[in-house]
Amino acid sequence: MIVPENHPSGADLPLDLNSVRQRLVAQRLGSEFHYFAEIGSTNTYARRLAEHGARDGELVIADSQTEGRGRLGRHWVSPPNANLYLSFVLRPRLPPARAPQITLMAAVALAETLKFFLPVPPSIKWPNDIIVNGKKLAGILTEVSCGSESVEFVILGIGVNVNYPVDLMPEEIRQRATSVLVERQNKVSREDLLQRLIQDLDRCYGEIEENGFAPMAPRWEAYFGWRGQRVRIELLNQDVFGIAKGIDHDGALLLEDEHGKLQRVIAGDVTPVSQ
Ligand code: BTX
Repeated sequence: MIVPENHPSGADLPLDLNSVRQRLVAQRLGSEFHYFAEIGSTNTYARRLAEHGARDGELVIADSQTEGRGRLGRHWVSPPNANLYLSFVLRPRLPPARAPQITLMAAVALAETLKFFLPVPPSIKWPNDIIVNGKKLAGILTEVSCGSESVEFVILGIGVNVNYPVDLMPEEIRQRATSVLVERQNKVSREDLLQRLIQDLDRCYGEIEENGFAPMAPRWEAYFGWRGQRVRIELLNQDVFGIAKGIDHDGALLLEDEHGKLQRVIAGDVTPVSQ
């Protein structure tokens, strides 16, 4: 596919979703597209759709977000026409305890997609970031609504920096963020990346529903950048240190503390620290 030349603002043209729809080969994801040139947050909109009965696999996608969200109320920088901002409504047949596996599955699918477009393989930063050369290229925001026995719906939100040059990144992320463009020194078609991402997610989603996360865990581990490294976990009111050992079957991070005991960490921000 020919990538359009920059238009005068320096940004790409809006997404051509017809070309994605025509080529898409997926069982469930992307059954319906809800496209916006600009939106507050695709996750917020997808949640509203889910509350009004949207089906498994419906996709909200935007060319820019004014209130893109990360975890813990953090902001996701979402400029127009350069990147991908998307949220799926999922209705997985999973018990609530297995809902965190959706984030892990999405990280595997995203890493597998990005590997195809990047000169170096990406790594997964537990639980929800894709890192390349030490910088954040993509993030996942999963929001779950549960009944007592089952998952009612999951909103799986993904932001990927695609054709995003460093000089257009705001100061707050410039040192810590990267994009496919930055890593490979040329543009890629956002449509090609999107099509592949939906297909990889569709395949991985089917796999965990069918077989659980265990068969996928080695693929997650292969992308996990910090196995064996000393890391710091920022919890809400304290920092915890230890050696990252991998993940548990339910997605918890396994951390070996200074007494050699394995601790399970369910949520938090991880950063490597020097030994
Ligand atoms: P997070 O909380 O792990 O990461 C947020 C942090 O990442 C910010 O505090 C900032 O330091 C940094 N950051 C912000 N914007 C970018 C960016 N464009 N590139 C790299 N680093 C950045 C990660 O949360 C999950 C983000 C999910 C975003 C998607 S976009 C589609 C969907 N809709 C929505 O509102 N959120 C999700």
